[in-house]
Amino acid sequence: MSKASLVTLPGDASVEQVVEIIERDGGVIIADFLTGSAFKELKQQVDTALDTSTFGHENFFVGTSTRRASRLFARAPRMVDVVLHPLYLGAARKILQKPVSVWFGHERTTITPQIQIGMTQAIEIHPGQGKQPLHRDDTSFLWRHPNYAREARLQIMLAMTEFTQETGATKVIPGSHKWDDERRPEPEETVDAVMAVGSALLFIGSTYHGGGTNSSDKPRLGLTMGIDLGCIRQEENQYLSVPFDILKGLPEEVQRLLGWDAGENFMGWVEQGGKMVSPLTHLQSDDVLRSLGLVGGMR
Ligand SMILES: O=C(O)CCC(=O)C(=O)O
Ligand SMILES: [Fe+2]
Repeated sequence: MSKASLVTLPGDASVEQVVEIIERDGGVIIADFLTGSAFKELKQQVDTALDTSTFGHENFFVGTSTRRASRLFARAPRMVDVVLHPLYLGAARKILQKPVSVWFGHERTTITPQIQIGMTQAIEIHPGQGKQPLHRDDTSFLWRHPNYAREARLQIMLAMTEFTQETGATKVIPGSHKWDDERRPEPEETVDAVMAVGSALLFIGSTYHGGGTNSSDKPRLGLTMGIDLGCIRQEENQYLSVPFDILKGLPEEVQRLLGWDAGENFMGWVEQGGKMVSPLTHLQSDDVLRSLGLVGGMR
């Protein structure tokens, strides 16, 4: 039986094409996802963040020859280009924001869930690092499979250096997003997400994958981020990761994506003058933040 493979689409593909392949295969590669000065600057910003990271503390999952740097919206202004990329954000919206119908008394109402950034991480696998166990990233949410109603996450892995079998490209099992929770992932079922610098793998949280073995003589750097359903807890706590002075300088859409949004299902509201308001209203109110001692002396 031949193995399923990963499709690579050109950077000018449509959101519909991207979504169709992700829903069929569990993932897709987008060539030339980020190029030019945006890519160069992001790479510099990520390299600077990584400079303060040491190797991982255990070799089962995080890797003792792997450096990781998170809190990337606090440290890399060019992350905005990644999260607002029309193919990533567009596909995340189409895949995750599936409306649900609920009753409020006799009123039938449709609610569309919010989405949010759930984690960010630069992952630098050094020579000699063995492969990571195959896993599903939606394990953080204890997601059960198959879930015919909805997916919880659309993950990105952006190649900041070349991804080949030798350098430790992410290993993926196409089609595994449809498996139940009893089926065990086997290494022979994986394919390598081979990518040129600047290309990106988009895959859903239920797709089995894992970092590869780096048998080359140079580090492999990938930048990963999860866009998740807004009604589940963030894996990496963005409220604590992005300081207010940086948060306030980000575009409003990114503030919302970092979790500063309430949506139609009242998630994350804050009381203000007896009203349940969106945290964004709170963020935009310096008085409130000052009274909490969070922006002393700002502006
Ligand atoms: O580094 C990689 O290629 C994959 C890493 C990964 O899947 C993880 O740490 O959850
Ligand atoms: Fe993972």
